[in-house]
Formats: sequence, C-alpha cells, structure tokens
Amino acid sequence: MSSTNTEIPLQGYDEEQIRLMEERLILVNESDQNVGSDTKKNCHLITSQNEGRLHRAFSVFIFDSQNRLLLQQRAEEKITFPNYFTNTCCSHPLSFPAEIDEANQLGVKRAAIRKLEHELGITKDQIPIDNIKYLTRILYKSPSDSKWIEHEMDYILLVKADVTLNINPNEIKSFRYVTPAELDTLFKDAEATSTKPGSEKILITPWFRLIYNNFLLDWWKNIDNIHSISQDDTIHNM
Ligand code: DMA
Ligand code: MN
Repeated sequence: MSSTNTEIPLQGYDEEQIRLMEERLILVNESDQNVGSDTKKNCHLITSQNEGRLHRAFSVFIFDSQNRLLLQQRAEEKITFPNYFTNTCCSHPLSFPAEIDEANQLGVKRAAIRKLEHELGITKDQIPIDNIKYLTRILYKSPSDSKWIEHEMDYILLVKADVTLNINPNEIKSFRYVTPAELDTLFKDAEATSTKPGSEKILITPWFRLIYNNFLLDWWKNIDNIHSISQDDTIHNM
C-alpha cells in the first residue's frame, strides 16, 4: 500500500484541475440507479481493474435568440479532452443531496447552474431552473488517451437564453456561437485535419459527436419552442 501509487496519475497536470479530481461523483448502474460515490479521479482513470467507473453527468446546450448554439473549446489545462471543441458546458452532479435529487432531474439541473457559472461566468439569475429543458440520457464510454476515459450516464439539457459570459480560462480556451451550417463546417474541418499529416488537428469531443450525429439537428429545428421538444425516459446506449 503506497500512497505514491495513487498520486502518479495526476503528476504534471494543472494544480486547479488536480484539485477538482477530488470531487465526489455519483456512481450509477446501467439503469441509472445511484449505487454509491467515488472521486472524479477514480471515475475517469483507466486501471488494470477498471476502465473508469460509470457515473452521472450532464451536457448543456445553450441557444441564443438567433438560434445559434454556444460552443466552447476546452482549456489546455483540462486533464481529459484538452483543447477539444464541445457543446456549451459539461460536468457532473456531485454526490450530495441537492444534486442527487432525481425528481424532475433537479439534481443535474442544479449542477448545470453551478457549472455554467464556474466555467462560463453565467450568473444564476440568468438561468431560472424551469428554463432548463431535460431531453434524454445517453450511456457511452470513450477514452481520452491511454490513462483517462469517460464512462457516463449523460443527461442532455437544453436552454434558450441570451447570456452574458465571463469565461474561466482554466476551463475554457475559446468560445463561439454557431449556426447549423457553421457547425457542419467545423465537423468537416475536423475530419479533414484528422487525415492530413502536419496540419493542426481540430478536435471534437466524442459525446458532442454522438449527440450531433443522433439528435441535435432535430432538436435545433424546434429550438424556438423548446418545451415542445419531446423528452423521453429511454437510456440511449451508444
Ligand atoms: C464531463 O465533462 C461531462 C461530460 C458529459 C463529458 P467535463 O470533463 O467538462 O467535467 P468537468 O468540467 O467537471 O471537468
Ligand atoms: Mn465524466
């Protein structure tokens, strides 16, 4: 039993991001029942026993009054998926009563409000909880590199709002608002750089890619009336 063994995986990363690896996340089974908690680090670490541990997460998509989607590029400091382009905000509800609460997906919505402020500086008054529309859950697993992996029950949340941003540079490298055509171009450019030797790669997170390929464009068509978009109780195993 050596303590150094458990510290090695985090050597060389950003101090603030290392500190956040101590957060306690909600472990779930494949039916999304809460089965305990573990650290953010253990939930995402590839070990000889586990490829991460399945935990609850959320992905928020904010659309402005021109129906453009707010994207972010993850900071270089992020331990998983640094520099990747992704949807507005992603994170995890934490293992304490307010964020475990499953009634009307209140726990993940509270966590979303907390992280929209932490990552993007969107103050709580800008996003009333009833304006967050829960749509569905996706279950997926995808490695970041040889050490880190995502294995999540991801709640998809939509918001229609014009927001004032105050970007946290430890979380976010850049942001932009995109139309469906501009997002299509981003995916095509990413595809082109992935095969072109020597070019700087445009990276897109695997969960954003899954949601884009399977759901996003249909939702986007109805974004002027988000409460008309149907929500489901299904867990989409991807
Ligand atoms: C985790 O996101 C959640 C999903 C849906 C991948 P993250 O790595 O951005 O979490 P955090 O911001 O808490 O580090
Ligand atoms: Mn995760």
